[in-house]
Amino acid sequence: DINRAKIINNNMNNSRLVEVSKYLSLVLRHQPEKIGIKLDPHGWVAIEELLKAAKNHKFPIWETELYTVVENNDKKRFSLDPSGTLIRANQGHSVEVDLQLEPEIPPDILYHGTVIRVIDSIKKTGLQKMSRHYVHLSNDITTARNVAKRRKGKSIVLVVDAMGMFQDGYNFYLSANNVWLVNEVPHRYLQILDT
Ligand code: HQG
Repeated sequence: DINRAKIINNNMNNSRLVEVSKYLSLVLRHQPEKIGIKLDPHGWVAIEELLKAAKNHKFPIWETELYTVVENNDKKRFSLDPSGTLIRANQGHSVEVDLQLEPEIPPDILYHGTVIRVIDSIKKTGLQKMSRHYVHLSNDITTARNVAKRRKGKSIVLVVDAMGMFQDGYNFYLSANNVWLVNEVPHRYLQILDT
């Protein structure tokens, strides 16, 4: 089916891809109850159930469109289970899920893109996970800049002393789509990137 998705991909334009991806993010990360589906404890839902529910709630998605989004979504936001019958979001949930990620050794340095107006608050409390389950960190500056651009205001990139944190006992997790996750980043591990 993934192969079929690759073929049909030519027929799915980018705006439709984004639209379906946003819809899947909403129901697989934040509001499954909105369309009456239930995620299992690890965040999975049967594709068949999801497509039926979406259709019943006036957002029909072709099965091939779903495979195309899983394959081609810019950030690989979704995964299928090995059987290919279940789907889940790789990260970014606000609903309670256990993604069963194992702690991993982080690179020396990670990055976090944000906006200048929240810097005073970050100085006081460090980086907090806010409405997500973790603070999200990037491997590279470009990704951090793009994350920052989603928000209103002047962007700023913070450099995180990930290895220092790791050595001090903080757990780091790596999502299936290469986002580094951590519970918090105290201010002492942060520096503003010189640009
Ligand atoms: C900020 C997207 C004040 C933090 C992206 C961020 C990413 C504080 C915002 C992923 C704070 C939370 C995550 C503090 C943190 N005081 N503000 N103490 N601590 N903040 O969206 O990292 O498209 O929850 O800097 O690409 O921006 O969803 O986190 O600006 O990978 O797949 O609070 O979301 O991916 O915002 O983005 P978010 P984020 P998806």
